[in-house]
Parts: sequence; structure tokens; C-alpha cells
Amino acid sequence: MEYVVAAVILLVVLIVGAVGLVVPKMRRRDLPPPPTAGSTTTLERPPTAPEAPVEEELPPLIERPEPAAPVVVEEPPAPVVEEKPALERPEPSAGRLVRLRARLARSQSAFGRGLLSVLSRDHLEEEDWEEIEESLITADVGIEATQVIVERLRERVRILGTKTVAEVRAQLVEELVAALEPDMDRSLKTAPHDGRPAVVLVVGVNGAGKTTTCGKIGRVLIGDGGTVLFGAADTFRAAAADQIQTWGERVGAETVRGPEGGDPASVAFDAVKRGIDTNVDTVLIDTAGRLQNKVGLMDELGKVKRVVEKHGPVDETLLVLDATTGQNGLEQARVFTEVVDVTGVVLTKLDGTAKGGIVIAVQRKLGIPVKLVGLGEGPDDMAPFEPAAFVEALVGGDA
Ligand SMILES: Nc1nc2c(ncn2[C@@H]2O[C@H](COP(=O)(O)OP(=O)(O)OP(=O)(O)O)[C@@H](O)[C@H]2O)c(=O)[nH]1
Ligand SMILES: [Mg+2]
Repeated sequence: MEYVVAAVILLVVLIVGAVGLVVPKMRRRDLPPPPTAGSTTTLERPPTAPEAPVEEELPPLIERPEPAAPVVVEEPPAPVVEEKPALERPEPSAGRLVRLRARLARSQSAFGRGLLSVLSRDHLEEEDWEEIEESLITADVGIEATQVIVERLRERVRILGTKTVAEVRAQLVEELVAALEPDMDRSLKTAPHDGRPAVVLVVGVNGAGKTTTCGKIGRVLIGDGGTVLFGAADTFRAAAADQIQTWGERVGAETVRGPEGGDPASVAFDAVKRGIDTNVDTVLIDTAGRLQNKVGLMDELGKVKRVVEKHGPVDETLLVLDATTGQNGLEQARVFTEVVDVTGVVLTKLDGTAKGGIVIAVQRKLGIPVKLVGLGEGPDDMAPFEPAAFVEALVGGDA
């Protein structure tokens, strides 16, 4: 029995051993031969069956809903942008009188032509000088000023023995310029100082051009890079405040206004206060037109100025005179000056009159410089007053 068991075990061992030797050999035979060094090897790929396209539908990674029918999203209506008037930026004011000269010359040409025709005579007789005098008086130079000018001119012609028309004309121009006192300070005090805005008060009779002048000055100041606030101290009519406010909206200046029929002094006071608080450069106060012989209204104007001065002195009080009112302007200027101490004159509507000589009369009579001239209704039709350019335009021609 023992022999049988031993024989069986031996047989099993032999069989296992034989299998262990044969199977690895069979596997090794399946492998491709190792590449020999230096030979080019083309990798042989075992022929593979062409891959059949995977038809199988893979489940989508992200569950996507079936595309829904396009939903028309209603766009919210575009916000209504309120059309603000585009801010206007005027050109700097330098050299304006030269640009507007043609306009002045056009209206003055009658005066200039008259003078030139007299001056072109060979010899100036007594009546020729009288004619020159008349031309000047007609142009509102004023009797007194005219007499002085003509007297000086005659003297020069006599002493210098002036012969030619061009020479007499040149001398007349010189005399007129001299009569305009070219050395007077015509600068507008509109620059802020002591940490507060400059305050400009604009006064005059009805319809002289005060509101327009405020607007034009505001435009110039803003055009030159400054900031401006308007005080609508004409509380008689709502339309008056609207008028100045419109100017403000066009150039980007705030307007302080009060109730219709309210106290103009308090509106003016509030305007200056607001100007101080908002740190603007210049506050321009437009006042209601008033006749110089209405005592109550002139008192009211005095009060406007006094109340404003609680904030500090007014820097400029501009009297707006309509050039077409002629010598009557002198009386207006005298009374206004007594009430509010006018520091400068703005002569408007010079484009529509041949009476530009009023400039000379105003300055001589009152010693107040004409600082600005109005030469039209347009927003830029205003110029600093320059005596030489003005006289050239007044006399006309370039001879
Ligand atoms: N041709 C011309 N018209 C001007 C000039 N300045 C003002 N005007 C016109 O004169 C009219 C009166 O001007 P306003 O500025 O309203 O005068 P105002 O002094 O404020 O008038 P009130 O407030 O009613 O006293 C307007 O039609 C202006 O367009 C100017 O230099 N030339
Ligand atoms: Mg007005």
C-alpha cells in the first residue's frame, strides 16, 4: 500500500513538473523576436479588425433638456434719455471787437461817410468844420466833447499844416481815441478773491439788454474756463427768471431764483450765498428794469446792493445802456450811479445805431469806463470795449 501511495505522489510531482516546464516555453514562443541593434524597426502591428463605429449611445454626461422652442424674450423698452440741450462752449472772447467790427462799421457807415466827404475837401473852410461838428453831435458824442475834439483838431491841422485827407482823418481818429481816455481800466472784476466768488450786479432801465448781457458775460466767463452762477433777481415776471435760466442751461451755469413777486434783495442774497457754498468763480445778478425817475424802484435797487454786501463788497456794478436812447442815457447813468455806484457801462445795440458817439459822452460826463459793447442779439455778440478799434470802426474806411 505504501508503495502505491508513493508511486501516486511521484506521478503527481512528475506531471506538475512537466507542465511547469512546457507552458512557459509555449508562451515565450508567442512573443515577437527582440529587435536586433542597428536594424530599422518597423513596428508590426498585429492586424486588428477595423474598429466598428461605436453605435452604442452613451448616456449623456450632462442631462440636457430638449431644446425648447425659442422663447422670445421681450426686451425692456430703452430708457428714455431726456434730451438735454448740448452745452455750448463759446470761443474765448479775445479779439471779439475786431471780429465784430464789420457789424459796427456797417451801422456807423453813414457817420463815417459824412466825415470822410467833409475831410476830402481840398481846403477846410469854416462851414466844413461846422459840418464835422455836426457829424459828431449827430453821433451822440455830445456838444461839449465835440467842441473840444474839433478845437484840438483844428489846432493841429493849423500847426502841422496837414494837407491830405488821410492825414486829417488820422488826426481825427487820434483825437477821438484820446477823448475815450484809452488808459481807463476797463477790465471786468470777475475773478474770485478771498475765497469767495466775484459778484457782478447788472442794472439799467427796462429793455436795455440786462438779461442778455448777463447771459453773454456768463458765456464768455465759462468759455474762458470759469464757473458762473446766475441770480434771477428780476422777480417781477416769471418769464424774466426763465429767460436767464435758459442762458444758464445753455452754458452750464446754475440759476438761483425766487418766487414771482418775491423780494429781489433776498434772491440776490441767496444767489451769492449759493455761489459761495458751491465755490463758483463769479455770481452774476440780473435785476429788473426800472426807470431812473421811479424813486421806489431805485430804493429797491439800493437795497438789493446793500443786502448782497452782507456777504462782502460787490465787485462790479454794470449799468446797461441802450445806445439807441442817445443822450437820455446820460441822465440814466447819473441817477443809477448815485444809487448803486456804477463801476462800468455796457453799451448795447450799437449794431443798430449810428450813435456810437454816446460812448464818449458817457465817459466824459460820468468818468465811468465803457467796458463792454453789445453788437447784436446773438449769444456771442458782445465785445470788450477797445477805444482804438472802436474809433476805427466809427469813422469807417481804411484810408
Ligand atoms: N440788436 C441788439 N439787440 C440786443 C442787444 N442786447 C440786447 N438786445 C435785445 O434787446 C431786447 C431786450 O433784451 P433783454 O436782455 O431782455 O433786456 P432787459 O434789460 O433784461 O429787459 P427787462 O428785463 O425787461 O428790463 C432783446 O430782444 C435782446 O435780444 C444788442 O447788443 N444788439
Ligand atoms: Mg431782463
